[in-house]
Amino acid sequence: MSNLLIKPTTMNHSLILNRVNSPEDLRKLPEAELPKLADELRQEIINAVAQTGGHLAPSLGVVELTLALHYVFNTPEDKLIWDVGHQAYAHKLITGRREQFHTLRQYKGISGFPKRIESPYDTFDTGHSSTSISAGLGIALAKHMQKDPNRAIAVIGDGSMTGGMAFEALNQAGHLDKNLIVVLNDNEMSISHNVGALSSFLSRKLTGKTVTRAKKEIENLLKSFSNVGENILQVLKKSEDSFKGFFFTPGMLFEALKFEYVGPIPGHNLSDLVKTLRNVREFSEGPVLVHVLTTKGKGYPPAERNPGDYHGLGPFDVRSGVPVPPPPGPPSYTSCFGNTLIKIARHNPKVAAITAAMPAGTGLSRFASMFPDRFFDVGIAEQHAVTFAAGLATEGIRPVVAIYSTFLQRGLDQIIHDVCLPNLPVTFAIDRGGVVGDDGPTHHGVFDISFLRFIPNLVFMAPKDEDELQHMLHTAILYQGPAAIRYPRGSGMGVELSSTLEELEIGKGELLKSGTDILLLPVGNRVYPALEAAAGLEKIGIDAAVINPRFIRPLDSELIIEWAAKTGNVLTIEDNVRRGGFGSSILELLAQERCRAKVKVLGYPDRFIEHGTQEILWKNAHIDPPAIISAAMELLDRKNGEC
Ligand SMILES: Cc1ncc(C[n+]2csc(CCOP(=O)(O)OP(=O)(O)O)c2C)c(N)n1
Repeated sequence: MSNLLIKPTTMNHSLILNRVNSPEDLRKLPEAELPKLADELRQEIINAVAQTGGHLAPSLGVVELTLALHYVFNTPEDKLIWDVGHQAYAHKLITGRREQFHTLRQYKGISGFPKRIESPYDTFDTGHSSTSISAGLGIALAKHMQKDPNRAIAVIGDGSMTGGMAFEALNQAGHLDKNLIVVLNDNEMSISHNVGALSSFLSRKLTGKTVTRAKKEIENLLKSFSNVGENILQVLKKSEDSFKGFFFTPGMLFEALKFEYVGPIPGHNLSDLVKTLRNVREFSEGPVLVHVLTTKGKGYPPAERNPGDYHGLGPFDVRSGVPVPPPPGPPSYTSCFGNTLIKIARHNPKVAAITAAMPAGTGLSRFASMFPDRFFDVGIAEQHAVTFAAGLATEGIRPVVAIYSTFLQRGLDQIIHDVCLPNLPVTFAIDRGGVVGDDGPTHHGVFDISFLRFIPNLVFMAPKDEDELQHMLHTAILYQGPAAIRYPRGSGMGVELSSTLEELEIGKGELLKSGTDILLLPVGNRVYPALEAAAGLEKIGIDAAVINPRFIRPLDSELIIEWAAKTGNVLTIEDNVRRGGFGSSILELLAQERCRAKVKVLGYPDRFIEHGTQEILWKNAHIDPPAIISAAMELLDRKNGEC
């Protein structure tokens, strides 16, 4: 266990938080104590995340909102659904997980996201965005069908509201007209600044002073139109709602979808929040949207100043806010991808880059500032990103869609139907292929080999190191059809980057080491561990051949069959699930070619993989060098130490 798991022992007995072990305790507090409790929660979150790393700014932004929701609603009977769930730290702290909070995102510790198995207050498992309204509507309908009067409340950020699913759900909710509360947590930020027409629409806010000023101006204007104006004014004055409706307000959008719109409400004012939510709880019927304005990173100056950088971060120094420098290491695959794309785009004006709300995470920030006309942040809209790229490709543009493996799951049909079926030259840069570490099962990219390798027309590559990534990107962009490259989270191998980009022959692997006893067939980031294992095996008298397949599809069948036949034993290794993965494709190939080699497939088993560092998870899955050695010995029926 890491020493991060050692819990701080000093307890301040004057803390209100010490008296709040559940929302029930919270509801016993006088309302006047809530602001102090909010301060204490902020401190607790900052101190813990400084040790563990995590989603700091989103969680700091919703401390008051979290308290108000649990204070007003009867959780867990009333169901609270957090979109993405990265903002739920205050929720975790007041729902009985304060004792474990220091284990946040640590191996065997509590998850960074809501989890039904962790707490009855975690109504719905989340991690991917824009699901909360759909889930909330399902819950609301189930309650309606079973005559349960309790409420469903979905809390969704303005960034997550850019996801198509959110609108699909709003559309159905408006039509069904059943009780559902949607709280829009509007901080004008996604991870980076929020983008799109919705975002600018939402920021036309008629808050406090603006409303009053606008009201005065309109009153004066209408008064100048004698009787007619006076009459209109009387009608408008009858209700604040109609007055606001007279303007162009964010509410119009939701009202058009048949939601009652309440807001905008200042999201750090507990008495406003409590009052409004109480009214909503008591008087609203049908779908209602409560628009709450918050500040991302609220209460921690470094995070407020720079909410993008403090969205999610590793450990940091609380006083200065400065992140603890990561151990020195080679540049990441992500940055190599970003730099190479810039290199290519300089010479090829047709190249465009697309991200779904992750410009920094996918390494595209510099590209965005260098080529603003060829960079598109589509919002959290992976499906749209893929088909948008397909459209660009039909007109001769060479789009490169950079999406994390886990989020590309959203775009599978679009890849099949809109890109691969018409054989369009779209490149997919699939970052975070393999386990990602602390974010856990919602974010591990361990399925992409399985869900992409069967798609006709798709060329699918995985580099062994960052230099090969460069050549693969170059190859993909030159290729006259769809191509995908999956690469892992984290540092490259520290190899030298060749200055010229090489076009690789499609479907050609490379023999890295010849050998007579066994063929090691690792894919992507498992190539170097396999080479290390081969060196270890050599020490105990086992002569292993190693092939870097480079292409998951099409496979270099000839090379693989040749060495499988020569050695008679094949060990495949992948940072992906075993089912339907790279090893499966080798089994299919060997069966098809009637090659009688003995085969063992290493990769993740048929279950979801927990959170923990990549190293721990690789070790657990037996895909690190010592485990590869053991597996090879087992395949060859050699016992440990036996030559
Ligand atoms: C489908 C999907 N794509 C991308 C992400 C990565 N992601 C996590 S949070 C986030 C921004 C969410 O913005 P918002 O909902 O406004 O919440 P905030 O962080 O601003 O509080 C993104 C893009 C994700 N979780 N799910």
